[in-house]
Amino acid sequence: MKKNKFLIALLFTISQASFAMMQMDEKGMVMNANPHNLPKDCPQISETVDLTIHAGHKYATKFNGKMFAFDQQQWDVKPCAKINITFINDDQIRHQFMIHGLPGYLYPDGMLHLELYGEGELHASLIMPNQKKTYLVHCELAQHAEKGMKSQLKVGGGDGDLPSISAISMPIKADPYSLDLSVLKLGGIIVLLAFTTVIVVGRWLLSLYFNSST
Ligand SMILES: [Cu+2]
Repeated sequence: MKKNKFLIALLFTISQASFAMMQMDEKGMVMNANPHNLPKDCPQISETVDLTIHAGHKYATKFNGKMFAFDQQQWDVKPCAKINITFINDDQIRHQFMIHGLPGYLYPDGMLHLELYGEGELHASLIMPNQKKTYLVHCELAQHAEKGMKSQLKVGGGDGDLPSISAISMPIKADPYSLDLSVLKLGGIIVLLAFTTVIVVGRWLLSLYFNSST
């Protein structure tokens, strides 16, 4: 009996702990916000940065072929900075703000995740580790990152640019929109050969016909 009570108490504590990492209502969700716990390598918070980040279709119109974007493609903060994020979705559809690559002992799956199911606003804080690194920020809904909703958060200047950040870096593999002229050349040669064959065979058949009739 005592064992059962202990198990129930343990499960209750675990569920409360996981619930504390996630806030959810009818408008959106915040998962793994961390306003208080310092990363192991940070003696203290170096600076507090208030970032307002917009997501929406209108921020992508300046990029050819893109459909969605954040209003900025890059942010830069100091190592051990505390970032207070205000995430605003200007569209009527779902968008996410996800940061990957954070230390797993503070952020389960190394991730901070904000999501709005439509137009609205969310708030969350996090504290960055004490190392120069470039973090991927994107919306993970199907095709949203590919269509432009992908940015980078640099800590201490970062450790390089990530690929396919609009107006910052080239994709690893570009979309194959270019015309393959080699196909056209091969096609042209085939058409020319066929045309020549028809003329030569036609003339031969005509000469046979006229020779036989005289
Ligand atoms: Cu999105």
